[in-house]
Amino acid sequence: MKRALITGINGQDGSYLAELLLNNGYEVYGIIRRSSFENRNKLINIKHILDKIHLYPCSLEDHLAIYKLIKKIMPDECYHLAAQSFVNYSFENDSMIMSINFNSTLNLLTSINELSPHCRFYFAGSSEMFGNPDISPQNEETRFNPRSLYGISKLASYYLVTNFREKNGLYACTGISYNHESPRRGYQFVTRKITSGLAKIYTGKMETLELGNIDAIRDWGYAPDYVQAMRMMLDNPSGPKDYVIATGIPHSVKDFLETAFSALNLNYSDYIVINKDLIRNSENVPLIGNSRNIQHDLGWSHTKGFSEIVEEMVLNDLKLEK
Ligand code: G4F
Repeated sequence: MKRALITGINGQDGSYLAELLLNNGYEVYGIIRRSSFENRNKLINIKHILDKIHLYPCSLEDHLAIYKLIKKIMPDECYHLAAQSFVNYSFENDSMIMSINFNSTLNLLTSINELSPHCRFYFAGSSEMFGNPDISPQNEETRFNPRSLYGISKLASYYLVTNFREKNGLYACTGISYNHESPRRGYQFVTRKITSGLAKIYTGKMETLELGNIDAIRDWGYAPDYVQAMRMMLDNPSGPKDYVIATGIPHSVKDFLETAFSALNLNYSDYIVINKDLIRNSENVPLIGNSRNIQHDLGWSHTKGFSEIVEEMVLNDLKLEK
């Protein structure tokens, strides 16, 4: 039985990936923050599979702890999804982000390299590595130009992964994922903020919703499709390779609002208040991905369209609110 280790297993992607791997006969191990282990609310996405997975509370910044864990588990595959993942364009408020996001990747790769070099390694990269790109859509050849500490930290990890692949011969690769959503999305991201806010408005618990730039464009896909791509990338017949994972279809936050509110026969403009403090500066060229390479090489494609994703999220939040 193959052993897979997932960091951030209790997050949106980690939980879908754990389900996928369990269904494929894997023994699944997860690393989570100690605080999440102690707070059962943080395990909500994996509560239905808790008896099927092995959870280890551990700080990814603690090299010795990671080393010991890799020695104990000896994974065949490692999916490094955990990160401080909320994108803040202010460089003042994120002093910990580089340390958490970079050292976690370094600790995992050095331990795997020494103890379990056959282990295949997936790193969750991000479209934020392109930041303010020269062109849109972006592909694997596009120049990186991160504009947030989050993007810079992801890019630093990307180069680590590339180095361990090229210099040490590890099967290690980065998926450059664009935004991907689902009913398990964190509440701080705009899609969930809208659908959970809408559910509160619809049930009379809230009157208005404050947002930033609603003309911002994103490439929104469906999270379960993106974890399929991760799995496929660790099974690439031509060896470890980095890929852009995206739908290639642009939508604005306004499109999201329109689709969500009209699903409940409401007009979003009656409920939205623009808060200038929530507007980000560096969003000139849209982050839209060209995923032709992963489609061609691995046969991956997205399965769920924009409206279906929005409606699934709206109905889920309405159910939770009622
Ligand atoms: O939902 P968001 O906060 O996601 P963002 O910044 O694009 O990042 C997400 O996707 C990246 C790519 O996969 C990941 F790397 C990252 O970890 C995360 O998962 O913002 C989406 C858009 C932005 O253009 C933002 O300016 O929505 C706009 N927006 C407008 N009003 C808002 C708001 N975003 C948030 N979070 N809150 C608002 O009130």
